[in-house]
Amino acid sequence: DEQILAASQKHPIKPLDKGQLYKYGTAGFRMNADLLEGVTFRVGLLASLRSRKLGGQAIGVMVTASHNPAVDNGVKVVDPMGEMLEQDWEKFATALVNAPSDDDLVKTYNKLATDLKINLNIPAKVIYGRDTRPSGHTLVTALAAALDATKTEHVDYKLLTTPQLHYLVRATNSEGTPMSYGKVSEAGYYEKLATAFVRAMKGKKIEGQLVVDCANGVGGPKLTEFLKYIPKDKVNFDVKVVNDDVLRPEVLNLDCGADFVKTKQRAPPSPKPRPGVRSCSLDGDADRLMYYWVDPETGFFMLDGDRISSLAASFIGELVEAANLKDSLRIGVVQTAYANGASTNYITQHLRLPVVCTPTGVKHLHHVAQGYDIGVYFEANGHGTVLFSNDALSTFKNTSPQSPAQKDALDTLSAMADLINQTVGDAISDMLMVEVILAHKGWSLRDWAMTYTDLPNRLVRVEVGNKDLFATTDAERRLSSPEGAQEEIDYEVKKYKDARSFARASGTENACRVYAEAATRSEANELAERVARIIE
Ligand code: 16G
Ligand code: ZN
Repeated sequence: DEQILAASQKHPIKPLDKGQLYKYGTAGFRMNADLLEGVTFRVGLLASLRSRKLGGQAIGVMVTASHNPAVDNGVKVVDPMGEMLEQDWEKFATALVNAPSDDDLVKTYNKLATDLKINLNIPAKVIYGRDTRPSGHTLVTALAAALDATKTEHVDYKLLTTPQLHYLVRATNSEGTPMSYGKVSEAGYYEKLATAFVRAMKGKKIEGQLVVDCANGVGGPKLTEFLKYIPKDKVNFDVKVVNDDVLRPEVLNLDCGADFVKTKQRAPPSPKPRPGVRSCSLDGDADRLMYYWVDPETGFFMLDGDRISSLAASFIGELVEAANLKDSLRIGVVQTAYANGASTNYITQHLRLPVVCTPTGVKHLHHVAQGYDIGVYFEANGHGTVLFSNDALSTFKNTSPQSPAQKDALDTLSAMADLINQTVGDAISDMLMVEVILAHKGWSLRDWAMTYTDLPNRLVRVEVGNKDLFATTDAERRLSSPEGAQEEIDYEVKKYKDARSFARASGTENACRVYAEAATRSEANELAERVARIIE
């Protein structure tokens, strides 16, 4: 107790304005970095408790604010299999961080240990990494102080993408077991991906150059490092890494990156886009991915998370069929309400795969995707992955093929399962997946874009007095309060053809978001504005 008290005094918590509380939200704690030193110290205490609660398994802590401006930072906790912190524990994190004094902090810590029946004398382990934000140094120092004060073994992996930390957590906890996820090192991550990439490519040729915008974040140096692991004689992958300046912190996510591309619906202005060139953008911690090209005739065209999801579902569906496993493996696709209706139609009607809608936030999608043998999930913003169950993995391995085509499909499926990050959405791994699929199908981005036509849509942010008044049901597609609001929305939606609209409180900002889609662009705009007026 003395040690925690003394250490906490060196990393004090800053009180927030007028009775506001810190909250462990969809992305952990995320805000201006100046507020985060004490927060990160306290998250260290939580991670240590969590490790002891789970018998000393390694817990991860990632310090990043993803696509936010460079002055922000954030801290979030990763569970032993590389998943997001169990939801029940978010409130314990919130309780620790909001303890008003150092004394109260120690009391809260001890009370949690008692209530949760945690033995504080057993070993604990925490591993951590950070993105390129300069504030990361101070924050991991505070984190390490909490881990020392609680006698928690810890490993500092320094600069990492978020998905790399998730990989390392799972690799650490599965080391030496039959379910080993890979070598416990950053190099192990690259080796696993490179080997799987070569296996999945099966000698297919990748057309032309791929330009990768790294948002001037940690993805830049990590992608460059990864590329060294690809054997040139096996796969000729011509990648041009751009926006990879991590020495000037102020350019992080500035006019580039996946979030810029998705929200501004255009290519990063720099470097000047070359017409027709296949391009993609990662976000600041490399867990989101957007593909796009600038067409000499029709202009900018973006392939977002919905497109990546339907591409993955289509390819994997075909492989499962070719492997003769259609009747033994259940494939499902998980989306949120933001998924374009045209993508949902394409997946259900053309690919004939089931689609489930969940509330926004990776943890919800991930959880539902785990219910399938092969669960494909992506948010429209480009975060997502494909999960393979243990059953699926052993089926790929143990099925004896009756034909060369079946063997081919089984091999490719098994390579895809190694290539695709099983812990969380991973922009580098997802990018390799897309490249494999395009090479197999012999598709350009234009061919990919032709699979269906998006419904025109519009997203607006609405300032509201108190966003907490807005509650939703039906995976955020309907408002349950304020009373009467949903009826008014329904009334407006009915006036348009092929229209859909919903409003929800943002989980990351003090505002509401309204989404609308309709048969034409002007109708989608008009509907969005009408619904915005209802909830204003
Ligand atoms: C967070 C979520 C992201 C979601 C976004 C929505 C995680 C790791 N991140 O960034 O998945 O799309 O919030 O933000 O879950 P909003 O609630 O402000 O619309
Ligand atoms: Zn991110």
